[in-house]
Amino acid sequence: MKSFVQQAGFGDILEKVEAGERLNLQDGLALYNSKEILALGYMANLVRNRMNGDKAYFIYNQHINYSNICTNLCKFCAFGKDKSSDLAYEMDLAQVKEKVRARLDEPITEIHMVGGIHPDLPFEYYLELLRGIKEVRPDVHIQAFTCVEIAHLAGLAGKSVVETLNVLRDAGLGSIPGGGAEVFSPRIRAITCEKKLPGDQWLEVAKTAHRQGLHTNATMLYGHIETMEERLEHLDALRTAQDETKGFLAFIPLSFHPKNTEMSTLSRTTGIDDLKNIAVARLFLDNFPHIKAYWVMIGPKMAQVALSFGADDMDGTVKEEVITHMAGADTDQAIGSKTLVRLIKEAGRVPVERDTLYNVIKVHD
Ligand code: V47
Repeated sequence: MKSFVQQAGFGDILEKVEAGERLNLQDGLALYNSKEILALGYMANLVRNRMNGDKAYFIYNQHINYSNICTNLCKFCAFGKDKSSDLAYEMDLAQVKEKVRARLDEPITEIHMVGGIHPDLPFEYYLELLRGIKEVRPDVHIQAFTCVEIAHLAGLAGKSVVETLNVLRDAGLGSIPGGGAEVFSPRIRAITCEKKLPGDQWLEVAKTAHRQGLHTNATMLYGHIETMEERLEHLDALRTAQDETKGFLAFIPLSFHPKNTEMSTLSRTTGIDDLKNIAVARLFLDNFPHIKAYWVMIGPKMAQVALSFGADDMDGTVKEEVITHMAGADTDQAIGSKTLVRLIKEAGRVPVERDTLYNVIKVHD
């Protein structure tokens, strides 16, 4: 096995991987530029097994997208709409509570809630969303508002990010999802999402949250116009931030879906690129405890294979995914826990149902 990885030209990298040494940008570039997907997977799997053993995590969760009205209107996004659009929507508190109430008979432990950058909803609306969800489902963990939204909410509240996070936490915020990171490169942001919070500020919000004891996730939107160097710079910035604060729980590579976006002439990512992003992330982000294979974006079958290429988490049941489906995803909008368990078992892993903070709820062996 080892000689096969050496023949693929990864001898030096394999030595580092086996010794638990940190990979540098050149190593990362060599991995991205290689066609030796099995050798890459072998190394990522070594690290995955060292960090997470046989476990493959999943969660019972529900997604709620309270509004798609957005002033950023990023070119890669089919979800965000101008307020004047026929497709624009916004839920009031009663509608959000009803969404939560409708699933009270399911063992959901996490509500994942994000929306656009709304031009005129007041800060109180967001607090009421959190409080309202907790009223209906007191034990649920609310993972809500990307770092981009948090920065916007701080502006609305007229408070510092620290103060804003504290108020949100008092209202029920449990942790922060990884969206809005896209690719940190100013070049990419200028072309695809010029109005969005810059990458360095996204990182600042995340690190501020970590220092307040709030965990966050991180993502990277790949497969559009970014270079391999830009992907690695993104990963490197995340790794450096994590060295400082240790507050990131999981990294989730997000495969670009072009349909209904302003970048719709681009193609969907390939399976090889999907696996490469999982594997390179596992190898490069040596201080991230978890790498998610988000089945909504890469499909349940590819996510299953990704469990042997560095991923240790399938995300969850999701229920009513909207953002990727607006951009042409052909996966279901939800998946049953039984299906997740079967996918994980057939991949030779032990399905572990978790809560948001990776506490074990049930081992399905
Ligand atoms: O912030 C937008 C991205 C994100 C498209 O933290 C697109 O555990 C692909 O962040 N094609 C939302 N991606 C999803 C997200 C997420 C999902 C699951 C788990 C977690 C977590 C986070 O999706 C957005 C944006 O970065 N996105 N448009 C698109 N056309």
